[in-house]
Order: sequence, then structure tokens, then C-alpha cells
Amino acid sequence: MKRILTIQDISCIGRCSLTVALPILSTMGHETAILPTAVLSTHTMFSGVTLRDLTEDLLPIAAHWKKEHFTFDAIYTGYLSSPKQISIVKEYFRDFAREGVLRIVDPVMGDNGKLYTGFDPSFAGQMAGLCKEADLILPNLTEASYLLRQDYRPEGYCEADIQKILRDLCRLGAKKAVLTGVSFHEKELGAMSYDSVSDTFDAYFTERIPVSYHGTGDCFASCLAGAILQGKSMAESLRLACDFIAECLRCTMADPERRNYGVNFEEALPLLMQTR
Ligand code: PXL
Repeated sequence: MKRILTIQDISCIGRCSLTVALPILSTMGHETAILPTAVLSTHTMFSGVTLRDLTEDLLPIAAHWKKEHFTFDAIYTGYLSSPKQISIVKEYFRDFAREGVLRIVDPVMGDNGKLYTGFDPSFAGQMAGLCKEADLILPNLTEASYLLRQDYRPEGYCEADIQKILRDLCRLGAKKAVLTGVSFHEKELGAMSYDSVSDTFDAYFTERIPVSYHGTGDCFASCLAGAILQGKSMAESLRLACDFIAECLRCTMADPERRNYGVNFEEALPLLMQTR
């Protein structure tokens, strides 16, 4: 069994970050260690959010783990709330990502062309510094535009445009990049990857399901990280993560009680059980 450490916040309600990463990675058969960076009453799309910042706890936790000689097969980071947390994650990479430990960075910062509440372009610069140290980064188009300091365009990309963005993302320093929210046809949506070592691209698309829910990116990143850790190729991992998200969206749409946040990923977990 592989052991993965995931570093992100706990949003108590809203189905994102650790509350989706933990069940998804566990379902995929991985021992999942967590490092909660903050506890929020909900994710930041609600107003009146409470936040308990756990930055002060992160280094003492690392010191204890070092003493116990804990090791991981992969470290996967998601939402981080400050430049200080980014620099602490770099310390975790130094201390716990020896040769062969996969460093996966989802540079969670924004969507639909905008940064999430609490972030500014200088934070994106810090996040680019973390991406430099990663083996694999997983931005959406909005995050890619902030990482690369380029204008955001929601659509109208051809394959060569996306390939250029992916090459530029790897020039930040990461070995591989996966770009989500990629579409070359109105009826399809998916993701494309680039491996800068082998200079190869992979892509996978599903039917476009015309809804958008919060936390979908976290579900995608968790599933992709889980699949790579299962030893699947990038092409297989992209396919599984895109199919899983499409199923999450279908389940959410079919739920008459659906709330305006998070996806019903719980109903799509059986798809992942079969992958172990
Ligand atoms: O889904 C990304 C995410 C994670 N954590 C928190 C968030 C968001 C997006 O808004 O606010 C706290």
C-alpha cells in the first residue's frame, strides 16, 4: 500500500480540499496522511467564513514526524492560504521528498478568470515558486494564466495554444503539467498533459456537462494523484480522472436536492473502487 501525504485546508462544509481528497485517495487504496493547513467553516465562496490558521502547527508536526522517521511515497498539495504556508511546504519537500517521492502541486488559486478571495497576483508568483519544485502540477486555465502572467481567455484555444501553455508551465520547473478545463469542441471538455522529459502530450475528453460546481478541481486532482500513485500511465490517469468528474457531475445533476456547492462525488466512488 502506498502512503500519500496531502497538505491542504479543511473546509468543514462545501466538499472541497481535504474533505474530498481523503475519501477519494482512501477509496483508491492509498494510506492517506493529512496535514491540515487551516480549518474554515466553509470554503471561501460563502460569506462570513471563519478561519483558524494552523500555520504555527505545521513545523512542529514536521519535527515530530522526522523524529518518528515517517516516510511517504507522494506529497500532494492543494489550497494553501499564505506565502508562509508555501515556504513551509517547500521545507516538507526538502525533509520528506527524498529521491523517488512524487511531489504533486495543485496550485489552487482561482477559477473562471478570477483569483479566489484572499489571493493576489503576488501570491501567484509565490505559487509559481512552489511549482518549480514539483514533479507534477495541475492548474486550471485561470491558474495557468496567473502562474505565467498571461491574460486569461476562457475558450477559443486550438491544440497548439494548449501545448504552448503546457510547455511554458513546465518551464516554471515542474517535470510534468496537466491543464484542466481544456476544450477544442463545444461538446467536449477534458484535460491535456505534457511530460517535459519525454516531450510527449496526452489528452482525454468527455462529453461536456453544462454545469459547474465548486470543488470539482480538488476531486480531479485527488483522483489523478491517486491514479498515478496506483502506477497508471498519464494517459490512463487522465482518462480515469476525467471519467470520474463526468460521473460526479451527472450524479450531482440527477440529485433533486442538490445544493449549490460541491459535487456528489460520494455516489461516483464505486467507479474508483474498481481501480484498486
Ligand atoms: O476548491 C478549492 C478551495 C479549497 N479550499 C478553500 C477554498 C477553495 C476555493 O474557493 O476556498 C478554503
